[in-house]
Amino acid sequence: MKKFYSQPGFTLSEVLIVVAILLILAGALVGFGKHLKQQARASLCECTIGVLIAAIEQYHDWHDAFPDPANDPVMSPIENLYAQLYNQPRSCALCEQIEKSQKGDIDGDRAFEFLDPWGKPLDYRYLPGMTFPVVESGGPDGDLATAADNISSR
Ligand SMILES: [Ca+2]
Ligand SMILES: [Ca+2]
Repeated sequence: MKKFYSQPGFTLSEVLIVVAILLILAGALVGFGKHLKQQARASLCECTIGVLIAAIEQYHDWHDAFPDPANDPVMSPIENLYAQLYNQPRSCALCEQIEKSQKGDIDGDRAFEFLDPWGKPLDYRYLPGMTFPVVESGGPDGDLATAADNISSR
């Protein structure tokens, strides 16, 4: 007569179910981590833009005019903003509070730009008739034309 012994341990299907559950949990954790990272970047971007607006106000108090986006026609508007804010001591002091990672010369023309946390230069606009200039990031997609994820001073 044959004897059947029940062996201690797990069946293959039990192990597969546990592995599947662990994979689902790991996927959820990775997704949550990405979400947190995007939120942290958005907060950093809002912070940088907030400091820039304060620096622009300081500049305006001193010069009775806003920084001109076309001050030096060779430079981009954000490079012009950078140069003008750093030329005024009080706005310069504020700009020094902006994280180093949010400043750089990504086009290599030796004129610095303020950057967003996704590594793209911020946009700076001030046209006649505007009551206050606008500083804007294209957001996670890096595209100013898609406004839904943009982060703006407006
Ligand atoms: Ca540059
Ligand atoms: Ca966008």
